[in-house]
Amino acid sequence: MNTTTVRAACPHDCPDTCAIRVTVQDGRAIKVQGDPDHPPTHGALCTKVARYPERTYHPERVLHPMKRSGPKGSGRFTRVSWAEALADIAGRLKAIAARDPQAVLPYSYAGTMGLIQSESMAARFFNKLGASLLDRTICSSAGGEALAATYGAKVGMHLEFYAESRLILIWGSNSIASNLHFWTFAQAAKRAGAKLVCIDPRKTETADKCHQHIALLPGTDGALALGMMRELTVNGWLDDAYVARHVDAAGWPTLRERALQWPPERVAEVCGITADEVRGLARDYGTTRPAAIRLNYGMQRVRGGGNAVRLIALLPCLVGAWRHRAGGLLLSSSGWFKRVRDDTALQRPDLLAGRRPRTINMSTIGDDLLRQAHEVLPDGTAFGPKIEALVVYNSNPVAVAPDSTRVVRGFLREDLFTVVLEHFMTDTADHADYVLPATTQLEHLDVHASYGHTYAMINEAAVAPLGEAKPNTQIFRELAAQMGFTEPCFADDDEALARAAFKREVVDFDALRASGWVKLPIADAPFADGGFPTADGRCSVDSPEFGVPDFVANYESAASAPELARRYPLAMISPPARNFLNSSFVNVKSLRDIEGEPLVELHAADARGRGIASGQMVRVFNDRGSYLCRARISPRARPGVVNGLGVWWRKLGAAGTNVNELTHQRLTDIGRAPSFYDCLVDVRPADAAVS
Ligand SMILES: Nc1nc2c(c(=O)[nH]1)N[C@H]1C(S)=C(S)[C@@H](COP(=O)(O)OP(=O)(O)OC[C@H]3O[C@@H](n4cnc5c(=O)[nH]c(N)nc54)[C@H](O)[C@@H]3O)O[C@H]1N2
Ligand SMILES: Nc1nc2c(c(=O)[nH]1)N[C@H]1C(S)=C(S)[C@@H](COP(=O)(O)OP(=O)(O)OC[C@H]3O[C@@H](n4cnc5c(=O)[nH]c(N)nc54)[C@H](O)[C@@H]3O)O[C@H]1N2
Ligand code: SF4
Ligand SMILES: [Mo]
Repeated sequence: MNTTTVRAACPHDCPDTCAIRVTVQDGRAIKVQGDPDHPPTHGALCTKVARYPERTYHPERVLHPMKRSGPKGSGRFTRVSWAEALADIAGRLKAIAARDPQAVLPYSYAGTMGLIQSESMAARFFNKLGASLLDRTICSSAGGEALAATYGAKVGMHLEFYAESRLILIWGSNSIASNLHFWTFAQAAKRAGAKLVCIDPRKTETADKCHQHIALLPGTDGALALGMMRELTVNGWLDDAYVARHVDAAGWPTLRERALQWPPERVAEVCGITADEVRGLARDYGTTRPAAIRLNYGMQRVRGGGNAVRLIALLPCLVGAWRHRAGGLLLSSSGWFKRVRDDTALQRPDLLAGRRPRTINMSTIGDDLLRQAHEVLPDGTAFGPKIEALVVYNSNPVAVAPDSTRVVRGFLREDLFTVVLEHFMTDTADHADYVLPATTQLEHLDVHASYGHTYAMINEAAVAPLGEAKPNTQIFRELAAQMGFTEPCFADDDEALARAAFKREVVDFDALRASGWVKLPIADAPFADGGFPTADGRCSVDSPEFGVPDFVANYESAASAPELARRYPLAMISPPARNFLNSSFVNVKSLRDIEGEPLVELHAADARGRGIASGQMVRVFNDRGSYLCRARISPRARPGVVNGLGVWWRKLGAAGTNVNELTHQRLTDIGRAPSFYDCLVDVRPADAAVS
């Protein structure tokens, strides 16, 4: 028996980017374990990824190219050879591109976060073709652009130093479920006497373990931050010296005046909490050192998500929290990597050869697939050519994109040519003309950045590709050859790509290979003396693009849309289920068994008035659609807010629906992102008629 251990990295869209050791026995991966030597991972993987071999060797893996043999969306396919599939796909793409290459749209997100298997060869391919560009907004662009508008880049604290904080605000994050390795450091701080406060409409498993839980209404975080600023100001808790030296001197006075309009009673009214909660939170934050905030993307999926992130991101500057390495804020660390990544080398924008293709926002794919050529858009511009071909990889838009009734209608178009690179027959793959089998993380080489820590990582291929699966890179390489693309860059192999991914002076590939990871050189307390990566080194308040931040109410709330709220009085958020990762793992039975079935959590008071008993099937509905699931009357739901845990595969849910049946395509204030958690609904027993 031949047993080896291979160094890998978790590919998933998770801030933790764990280092993994894969045990391989006679060519088969039999076990994955967290690497005990990698500081953020320290030996532990989450429940989901501990099942990675089960997912990889799943009997339903797509292992051969498949061609549609039934009506669109029927999920009926027959096996074809790679040669036939690639020749036919290239022929179709060539014919469309000959009319206008912008009619071809790549659609991809973070099924793998690997720099090589996401946007390297694929980006080269679509750049050379001149296809439409994709605005990748579905997750984090509201908060990400807001953070960059404040600090100049997506930068923040080191994960490890949360262990030394005395106060941690866990804001819009269910860390135990979605950022487990941060939670380990937060627990260390708690054991050393730190206070932990969770700010989240849902009483999550993380809220259960914090000292305090502030259950505000969805989309009201900006008001809470303004209220905190007001208390910090009137009580003399500002670090005046830090503010004077490191905060935008023109913008702050305007914002201070604005904050003074937010006394605790007004904040309490808007946020649906008590004035004492506002006062207490501000006092803790203004008087405890070092104080740290772990902000996560859960709170920016609403209309005002960008403004809210800007307001919260200013708080550590106002109290000088950055002076200490255990103080400050982390939303994303990806900006630290931006300086060392060489995306130009990987993606080769020069292949566009001066063309400037139009950009399609991935969050409005539902509307955009249904648009006619040159249709006039709401902003007065013209749409350009109709989308005639869609190439999907690393994403499952039919399940995860908002307003899925329209997304499905678009994918069902008979005149749309759809190719999906996948591991499984997802809801999206069901709607393809061709499904091409892709390798998993155990079967290909990759390198990784992280958005939750500051280590560059390697993922070695542990086993040979299963069946006829190929890495995304190889599929695009072969497609490029079929298309007649002759540039030498289409011959680069994965190792050549991996060697080019990072700037050699900072992250040397051979060093990465030898040790598994390389920590980026970043000071322990990077902004102790200011020096933010903005033009003038100061934290920005009055941004040239977005002005001075303010509270922006939800599209859909009792205050902002009273007529709508009379018909649909409950706010629905749809945060991730702990044992799934977005829609990944829903088909892994051992994990689906833990989650049970699609459910909506309601507060007892909201259930009572509607005649809903716990465990009963209910319809959650609004004008956009109706979602059938099981009701759970639960203290995890606050009055007026229901929690529809995501993101189930539609076909594995009840009646072929999931939560995105209810969400809409309106975009956030900053970052052009979806507002998934800005959504009014009502709930009824499933058998009752809906009036
Ligand atoms: N297990 C698991 N882990 C994951 C994921 C997953 O699907 N499952 N998803 C991954 C992805 S894609 C991402 S982007 C990251 C980060 O992913 P996030 O989506 O940030 O994940 P959560 O930590 O669950 O944060 C959502 C939390 O925000 C809360 N929330 C909702 N609306 C509001 C609001 O208006 N205000 C406030 N304060 N809170 C609100 C929700 O109740 C929930 O507890 O996590 C990743 N990790
Ligand atoms: N209602 C609601 N909707 C949401 C969210 C929510 O909180 N509520 N969260 C949103 C967020 S934060 C995000 S990030 C998006 C996530 O949306 P997606 O990025 O689409 O994430 P997944 O649903 O995990 O789908 C990823 C797919 O990529 C495939 N894949 C993985 N690795 C590879 C590979 O190497 N090659 C190929 N070809 N395929 C691969 C997987 O099998 C999987 O089917 O969903 C969003 N949708
Ligand atoms: S999903 Fe997150 S916590 Fe789980 S193994 Fe991957 S990086 Fe680690
Ligand atoms: Mo995400």
